[in-house]
Amino acid sequence: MASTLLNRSLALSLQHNLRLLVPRYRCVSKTATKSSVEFEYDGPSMKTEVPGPKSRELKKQLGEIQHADAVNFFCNYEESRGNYLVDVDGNRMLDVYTQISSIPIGYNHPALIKVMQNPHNLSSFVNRPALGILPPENFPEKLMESLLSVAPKGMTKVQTMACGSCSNENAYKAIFMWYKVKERGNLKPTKEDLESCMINQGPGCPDLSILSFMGSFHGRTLGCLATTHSKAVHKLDVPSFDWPIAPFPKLKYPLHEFVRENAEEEARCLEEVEDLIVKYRKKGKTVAGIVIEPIQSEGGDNHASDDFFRKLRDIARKHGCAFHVDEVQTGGGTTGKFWAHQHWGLDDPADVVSFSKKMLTGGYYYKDEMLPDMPYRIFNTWMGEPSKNLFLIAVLNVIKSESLLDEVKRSGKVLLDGLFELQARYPNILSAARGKGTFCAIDAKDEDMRNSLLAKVRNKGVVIGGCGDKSLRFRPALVFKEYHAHLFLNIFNDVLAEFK
Ligand code: PSZ
Repeated sequence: MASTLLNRSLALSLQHNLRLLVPRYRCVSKTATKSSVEFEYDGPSMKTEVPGPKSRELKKQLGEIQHADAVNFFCNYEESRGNYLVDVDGNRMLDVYTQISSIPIGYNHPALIKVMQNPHNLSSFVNRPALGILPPENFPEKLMESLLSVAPKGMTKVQTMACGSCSNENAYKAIFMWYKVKERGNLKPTKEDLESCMINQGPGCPDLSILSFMGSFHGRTLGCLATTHSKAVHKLDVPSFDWPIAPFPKLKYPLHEFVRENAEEEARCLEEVEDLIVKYRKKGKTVAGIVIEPIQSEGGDNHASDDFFRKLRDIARKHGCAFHVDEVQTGGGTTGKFWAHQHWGLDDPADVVSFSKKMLTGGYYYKDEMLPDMPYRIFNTWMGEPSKNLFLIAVLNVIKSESLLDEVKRSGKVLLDGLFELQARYPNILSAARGKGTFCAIDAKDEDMRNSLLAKVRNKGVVIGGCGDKSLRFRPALVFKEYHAHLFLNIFNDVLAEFK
């Protein structure tokens, strides 16, 4: 099989190094099968370092037009397939980062191409509607087939939006409106309410708040940014709200070895949450909602126990705050369940669950009682993009027909076991391997080492990401198989061996 050939050639080319540095060790699996849809490449193929000359030239060109320093390299999306991202210099890389976790079933998946080629879908691509006022005939039906078919427990309603930030931004607004409407009971807003809100003053603009956690990332729009606390560069120079920020548990890994210490740390953070809720109510900035990621992603792949989240949900209920779970990065199957918060076993569902990335459209699910009280309360021109629902239907069909959630569990186990093995082998370089499904991460010794590992791994044909101060994060597509995990682990092992 071509894949075995590839592994063999990789192994041969690096045999010398390996013999010297890591005798007998390769993670290559000879048994794992490739995708049932054979539309992708057999492995990475590198022609230049990354970024190569063409990427560097294009970056210069783009730099004349906009700020382009963050650009890693330019891509050839026509040639990219499945788990492989091809760049403009002809380098083919195994993509274990997938555009910051946003490609659900790999590049150019035949099922998605088919959606594009279906003439019945043409008008959906050509005519972008203002969904809040002029939706297409098939909109309710397509929402049922796409987003509502995977709605988390208790979530009866869904609002689509364009991106993760505007999903959270509008979800926060929905929470504030819900809170005030509840408070007003049957009364209408007063004249004073209506007039004061026009000049950004109370009582029309109430001093309510959203409680968030240190290390969290919920987006970069003004409201979201007030709940984002992962990097100063996101926030510097931008006015913000005085909203409560609770400590997120700093757990020790592996979690099963530090159960008692971690439970104490979580109890400390939960106590702080309650103290903040009380303190902010006294301050006149009542907490209307609590927002949290199931795994803090940008902040460094920080985990907490199911019990922590269940207790946090209880606290939200006890204090009358909405409980908003931000599944923008964790949603869509990557943790082995469709929604990461399904791991918690909540008996009282969340009030709001926001999504984007792998769901292809942004938006948020919500409970009946969060339905806005008037039209045009939650509204903008596009409010999403209905053709994305068509792609999402195809994605969900592939997830089901190829049992991709089981695949994620299998490849995630290979990935995490491999990371554990590598951290045991290179304890001076790696620590704290952690993950759920393929949503995995590992810490490097420090930031420089992390950045150097990212660059070296990429030059050997694998794209991975960074998060937090010194973590490497893995965000493959759902079509990432055991075979790909082994391929990555081998390459990572080779890079680590060079560090010794
Ligand atoms: O640097 C950035 O702006 C990044 S890097 C990764 C993200 C943003 N993630 C987006 C994100 C997220 O991970 C969570 C948990 N919530 C909200 C967002 C915001 O989504 P977008 O980027 O679509 O606005």
